[in-house]
Amino acid sequence: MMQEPPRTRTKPGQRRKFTKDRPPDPHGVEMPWRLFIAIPMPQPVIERMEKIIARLSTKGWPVRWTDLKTAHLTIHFIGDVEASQAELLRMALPAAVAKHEAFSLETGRLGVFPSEKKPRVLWMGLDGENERLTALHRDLGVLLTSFDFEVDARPFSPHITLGRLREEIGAAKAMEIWTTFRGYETGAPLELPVEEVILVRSYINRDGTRHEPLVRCPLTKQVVDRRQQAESSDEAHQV
Ligand code: 2AM
Repeated sequence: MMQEPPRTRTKPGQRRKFTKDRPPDPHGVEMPWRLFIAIPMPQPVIERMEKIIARLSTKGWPVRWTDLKTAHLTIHFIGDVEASQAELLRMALPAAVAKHEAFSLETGRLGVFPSEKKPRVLWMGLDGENERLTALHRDLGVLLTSFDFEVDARPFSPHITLGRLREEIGAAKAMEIWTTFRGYETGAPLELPVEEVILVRSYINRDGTRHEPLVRCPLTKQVVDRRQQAESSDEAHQV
């Protein structure tokens, strides 16, 4: 069973208070930027998520289902950082991502974190070139550490979140969720091409969460290599 990614960095007590009278200005210079690095979801995968959510949301479980407009695969959750640090990361990320080749994942089975007896996150798993995803995660972790960002030391458990439990549930409900998830027929695997990584700023307010992509970083190694190969073979022919 995969472990749930920890949620320890932004503890509730550390969050800035959002008062009724004067909500903080998210553009204020003193406001921290809440960041994460992610892979955007292609439309066919979003449509599959939509189908799964449409079926499961009829069950009446106390689940907050993922807003499909913001569906993503998280590579690193960074949390709150100063605007100046966010800017540095925005400048450095494209070069770090560009060292990687584009690759492909596939949608997989459904599962829960952290355990079948205490489900908190309901997710869709991933198959395919997971080792490339792990390498990307590792390299970006090195970059984040070099910027003094705190990086999750636990093993990376890539997943696409479908929903989160809103409250504690009893053993019978947990069993019902687990059994439904284990037996869920997702259909044939769908391709999830990984061609770019995005640095996202997340705004949380009374109306919900809004995600703003700060920079889109293509995985270009393969493209550059192929072009170089073509150029060098052209040169060889000319000699
Ligand atoms: P997940 O849905 O893939 O689990 C943006 O908040 C994203 O960062 C979330 O979608 C979540 O990814 C991930 N994340 C990981 N740790 C987090 C934390 N401590 N607090 C909030 N989000 C976290």
